[in-house]
Amino acid sequence: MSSIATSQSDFEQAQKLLPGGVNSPVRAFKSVGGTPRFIARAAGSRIWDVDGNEYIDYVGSWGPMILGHTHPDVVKGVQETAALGMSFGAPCELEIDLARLVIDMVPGIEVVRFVNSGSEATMSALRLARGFTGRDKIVKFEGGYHGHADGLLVKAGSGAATFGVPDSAGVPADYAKLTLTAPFNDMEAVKKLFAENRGEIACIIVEPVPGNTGVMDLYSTGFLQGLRDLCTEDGALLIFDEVMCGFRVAAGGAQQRFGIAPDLTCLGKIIGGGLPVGAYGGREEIMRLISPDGPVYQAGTLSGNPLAMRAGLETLSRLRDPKLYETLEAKSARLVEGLLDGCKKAGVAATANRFGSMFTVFFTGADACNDYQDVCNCDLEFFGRYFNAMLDEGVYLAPSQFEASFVSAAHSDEDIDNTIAAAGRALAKITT
Ligand code: KE4
Repeated sequence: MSSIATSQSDFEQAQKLLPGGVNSPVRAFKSVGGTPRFIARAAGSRIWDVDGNEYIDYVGSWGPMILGHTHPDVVKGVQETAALGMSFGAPCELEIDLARLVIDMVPGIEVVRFVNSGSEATMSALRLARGFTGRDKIVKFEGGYHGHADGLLVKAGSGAATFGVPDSAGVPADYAKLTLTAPFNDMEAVKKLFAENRGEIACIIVEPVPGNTGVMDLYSTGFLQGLRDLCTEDGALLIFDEVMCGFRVAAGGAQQRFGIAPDLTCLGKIIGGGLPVGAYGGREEIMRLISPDGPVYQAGTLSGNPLAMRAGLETLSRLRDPKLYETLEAKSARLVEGLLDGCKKAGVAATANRFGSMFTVFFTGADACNDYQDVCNCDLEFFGRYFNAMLDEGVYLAPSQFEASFVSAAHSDEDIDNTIAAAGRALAKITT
């Protein structure tokens, strides 16, 4: 194994200064063990750590880097814009340009508001849903992750309790009670929640292609359409959290791929091309309630700043080419097939879920993983060993069985071949 001495000393330093040595928990490798790599630079499909080790990168900053790292047009656009000013705290034309592009690309968005992260987008969309419906309760799904707003760090109450309980210290129990939860793909459980809380539910928030339980399929099961019908009938709003799958599974996101229109959409990651941008948008009659048009308050110092807007524009405008998604589909399908084939050859029980260029390989004897509990039953210890063995082979996957990995437009056929070969070596190492 090549040296990671500098990452190790960096991590020691960082832990003295930052909680867990990181600015976002999953980066600390807690669920897979080992030392997080401190990254020095990236280009295309590659990242290099501070010890000079090179990796084929399938995290891509957790989704944003769909074009690959340091795309020349994105870098040039950011450099040009930075020279004219990073942020004005006043309107700029780039906000109009990106808003027009997002509205044009995402079927369910007629009016949009930019914020600075996915968490800000979902937090704001929930407040808007409550303001629009006059109702307080919300429904989310076990394992669904929508950022760290208080009302979303909630898990199912125990036993018969239908109300939620905090899933993090610091979340008030009384606030968590307003969040109801159900398992993915369990329409009866959702209908029961609506029957028991008739007229009190403001919205359902769901990742139309979940990526935070590993990738899940809610479409072919009819579950997504079921949620749409239930919300329409009850008067609750359907919020698609497309922070991860937006612009990823299709140029217009899951709602375009599946032809199911939410009332509100949350966006992040790809929309900023690697810079901090989130957004929420939807039907005009709902969005007009947002301040200063209406009574639902939401604000942000750096929202719509020119630098982030330009990075988003240079990224999204390159996603208008249908060939890009065809190529991503072909490469991603070949990769996942090759990884599963390697598991079979090594006698390792595995299955996978994939939509476009987001995928998860699950180490389980089950035929499929359809909800959060299925993933909890996977061999999480084996996943940790596989992750670290792949790292030693120069392949950087998402450091958790409960995450998605991503293929970018910069991943070459050779990268795919090399990754499949690396997985064969990694499995040989950890199964003998
Ligand atoms: P941010 O606040 O991290 O920009 O977005 C929160 C969020 C909202 N909705 C969905 C569907 C998301 O996947 C996310 C963030 N995703 C995680 C990856 N599971 C980001 C990685 C991290 O937390 O460091």
